[in-house]
Amino acid sequence: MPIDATLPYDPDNIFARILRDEIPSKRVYEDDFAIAFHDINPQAPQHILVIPRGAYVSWDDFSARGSDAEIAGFVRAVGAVARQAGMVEPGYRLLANVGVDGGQEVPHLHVHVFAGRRLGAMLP
Ligand code: IU
Repeated sequence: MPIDATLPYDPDNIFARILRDEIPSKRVYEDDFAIAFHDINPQAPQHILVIPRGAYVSWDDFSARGSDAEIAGFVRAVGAVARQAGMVEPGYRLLANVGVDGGQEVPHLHVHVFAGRRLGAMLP
C-alpha cells in the first residue's frame, strides 16, 4: 500500500529498524550520512537502496528539512554506492518514489539504484 508522504515520521518503520540493525539486511555501504543495502525484491540484476541515517519520510521531507550537510552527504553516498558497485561505466538508474501517486511503500526516504542490464524506458 503506498503511503501518504505528508504523514509524520514513524520511527518504527521497517527501514528505521534496518538502520538500527533490529532487522537484518544485506548492507553494502555505510558512512556518517547514509547506509545502502540490497533490495529484498530486486527489479534488476543489481538493485540497491540508499537511505539517509536521518528521520525523513520522503524526498519531499528531506529536501525541505534536511541540513545542507545531510543533503550533500546523502547525494555523495548515492554516488559512492554506484561507484563501489562498478556501475558507472555500464551505467545505472536512480529512482525515488514519493507518496501515493509516486508509489512509495516504505515511509523512510530511499533512493533505488538499478544496474546490471540495459534498462528500459521509464515513462509513466
Ligand atoms: P518504494 O519506492 O517505497 O515503492 O520501494 C520500497 C522498496 O523496498 C521495494 O523495492 C521493496 O522490495 C523494498 N523492501 C526491502 O528491500 N526490504 C523490506 O523489508 C521491504 C521492502 I517491506
